[in-house]
Amino acid sequence: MITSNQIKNKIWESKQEHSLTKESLKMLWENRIPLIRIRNFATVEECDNLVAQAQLFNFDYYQDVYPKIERIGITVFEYNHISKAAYFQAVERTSQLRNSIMAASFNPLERLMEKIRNCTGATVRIASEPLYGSYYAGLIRKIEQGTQLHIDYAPSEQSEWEVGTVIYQLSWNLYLKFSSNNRLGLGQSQAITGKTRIYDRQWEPGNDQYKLDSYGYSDTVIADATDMITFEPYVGDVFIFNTRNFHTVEPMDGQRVTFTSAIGLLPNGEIILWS
Ligand SMILES: O=C(O)CCC(=O)C(=O)O
Ligand SMILES: [Fe+2]
Repeated sequence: MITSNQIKNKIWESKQEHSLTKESLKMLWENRIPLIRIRNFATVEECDNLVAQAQLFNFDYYQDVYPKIERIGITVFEYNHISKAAYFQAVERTSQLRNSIMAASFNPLERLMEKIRNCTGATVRIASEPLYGSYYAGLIRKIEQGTQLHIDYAPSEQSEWEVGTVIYQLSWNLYLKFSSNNRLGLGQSQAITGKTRIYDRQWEPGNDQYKLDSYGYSDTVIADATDMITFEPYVGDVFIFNTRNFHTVEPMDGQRVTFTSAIGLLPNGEIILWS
């Protein structure tokens, strides 16, 4: 059997940083590189403004997710167990909230879509469900207590939704705030990190036997991972990675706020975004 590591031109291991180009995006879809970084996607001032606007509203917690993750916006992940109709009922009012926050600061969603359009020439749009309409895209999210080991892959999680027809799935995160509380007495070596770690090990059917709860997986599933990469968020930069790969966020003592959505490639070459 040919493993993904034996695929020609796989350069995951080189740990080299890749900028966003048509070629790097293709390699990321195919899991031949671990990460794309768009430096200076936004200014620190833009990021601060967006967080300030978001903080005028209430962040909700993800349902059934431990450790707690706060966010503004809705996810197919949570509505999976409720109903498709309820998700689409919530799209309009949630989009209005997101739009009002972006209107008073800036619009990272449109900026990202335009960058992908420019480099690929592909149709880049918000995902859309027959009979229901547009998905929601663009969470403002606080992951400060870390995550469990997990994947985000609609073909396995949302098989009954249009996003479940993507052939590859990525996530992009714009780091809006990343700051340690710097408590007195906490030496640098003890500082908690908030780093993101991605394993070169993709979800396969059958892996769900290692599932611990609504989304977390046991470390057993990555025992055969051939490689991993860990990156530290940087305010104003966007990091894009393949979320079919098992990944985890380390906890930190401080603030860690992102603007994020999923990105998928449809069999017809269109690129769709959703949350
Ligand atoms: O916040 C991060 O660095 C990554 C969060 C995550 O799990 C994702 O974007 O899929
Ligand atoms: Fe994730």
